[in-house]
Amino acid sequence: MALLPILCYPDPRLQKVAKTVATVDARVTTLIADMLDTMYEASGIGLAATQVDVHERLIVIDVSEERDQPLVLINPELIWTSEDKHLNEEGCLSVPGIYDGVERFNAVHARALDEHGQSRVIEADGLLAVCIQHEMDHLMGKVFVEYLSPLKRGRIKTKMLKARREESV
Ligand code: K1U
Ligand code: ZN
Repeated sequence: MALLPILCYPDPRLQKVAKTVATVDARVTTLIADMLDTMYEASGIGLAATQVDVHERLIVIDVSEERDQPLVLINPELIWTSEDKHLNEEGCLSVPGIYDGVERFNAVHARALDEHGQSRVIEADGLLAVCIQHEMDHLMGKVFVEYLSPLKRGRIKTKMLKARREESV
């Protein structure tokens, strides 16, 4: 088991655009295991490789109550989105303690490779759909606070930088 450090907003590395995973090999298998350990330890429902400073298109998710249904999406693509959107309360392990509303598609279909390198289509609604969209944004270098007003985002940035300064003394 390895826990990976999670980058905190406004770290500029969270803005990097992730590259395609070329092969699902032993290195990727180890990264998946470490990301799942890190997500469960942090009590998150998802984690994108970007958040652990790996700029490759890989996300892990578990929205189950029992925390026993891990989902691995490698090179995910949205192949269908619902017409309707909904405002959902979101949080982010890279922006600890901040929760706010973001509009997302109610339902999405995503094509991705699983942990064995097999192509799969995931049909998602509810929290899973929200989480897939949130994590795919991370792979594009976008953090959910970028949907908020400049005023709110500025306040969050100041709060995060202050918390970081206080941690280092
Ligand atoms: O990407 C991340 O930082 C993980 C993030 C995923 C997420 C949560 C909520 C909506 C969309 C995406 C989290 O897991 S934040 C912590 C959390 O467990 C949580 C927060 C709000 C609602 C449900 C769960
Ligand atoms: Zn996040």
